[in-house]
Amino acid sequence: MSPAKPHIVTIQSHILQQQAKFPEATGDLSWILSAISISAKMIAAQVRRARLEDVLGNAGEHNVQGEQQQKLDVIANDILMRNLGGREGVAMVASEEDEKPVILRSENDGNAPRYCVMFDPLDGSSNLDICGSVGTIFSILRKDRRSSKIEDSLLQPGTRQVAAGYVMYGSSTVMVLTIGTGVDMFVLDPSIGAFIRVAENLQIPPRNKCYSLNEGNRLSLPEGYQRYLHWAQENGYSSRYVGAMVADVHRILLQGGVFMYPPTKKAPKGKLRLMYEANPMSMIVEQAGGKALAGPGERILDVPPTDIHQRTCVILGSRDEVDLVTAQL
Ligand code: FBP
Repeated sequence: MSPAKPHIVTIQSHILQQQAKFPEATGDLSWILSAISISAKMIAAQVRRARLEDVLGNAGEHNVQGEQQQKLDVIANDILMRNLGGREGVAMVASEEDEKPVILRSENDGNAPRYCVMFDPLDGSSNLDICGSVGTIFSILRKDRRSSKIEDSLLQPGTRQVAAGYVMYGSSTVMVLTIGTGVDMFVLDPSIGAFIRVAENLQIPPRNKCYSLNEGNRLSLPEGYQRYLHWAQENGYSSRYVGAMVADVHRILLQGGVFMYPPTKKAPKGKLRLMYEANPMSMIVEQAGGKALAGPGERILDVPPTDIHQRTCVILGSRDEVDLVTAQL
């Protein structure tokens, strides 16, 4: 008789299993995570049909970063805003696509919304036209009751995140999540429309001779990074770069290696955004046993935020590989 197949764990049952471990839990966080997983399914459907529905190309507007907005950036943003907007536990949301955070609820409304959610609705959207992998990245913080100005609740260091994750819309739709107790991975089964848990407590391999950065910027990188690239190429390293942070970090989560977006002449403070790109990815990487730095000895999760759209340099991945980069800086 064939061995019994392991029972299926959907993301909903996984979230409720985790919630049961915290007797004081109110369920608000679980509701927020379910809003993100339903949004992921809706965005996945849009991305998969993009060419058929003519929702590729730019929306004709620029976002707060001065970047050309893709039609799907706007669609994904609306989907997340709508679904998170329906969750009582969400006080405020902030998105890469919107200059200002959106305050949804406050104490004056008679309830006590406890969480803030920040997200990049469609990371790597410049990959859409070539059907390359794109993603959604999210970070969840507790509303900081000490802040007089409700917006200031968002400006908490990455160490204060209660949950973080990403969804990758690639050959499969994959969701990777942490609530601070390890990293778990789910894959969307389109035949039943549910995210199924496929891995628990993921650990990044400590070593893998593979680096990931835009080498087109090589000559505008600080000397230390050029020195590292020279050393790596002399020592048999391979290079992989999709140009969508979600896809590049996902590869490193599973296979090891190091991902970097260093300072460049064009972006001397780095290109990636601290609050809804670097912080959530750093929580995932650290929870999986890796390392995430903004520079030698500078842990990304400790960077004090001053603006919700501030940028940071990023070196993250396998512990030993990150150390080998900073050794050259
Ligand atoms: P957005 O697409 O959300 O603006 O993200 C920025 C991003 O596309 C990252 O996903 C990626 O790692 C990086 O920029 C690629 O930058 P570059 O094209 O300069 O290599």
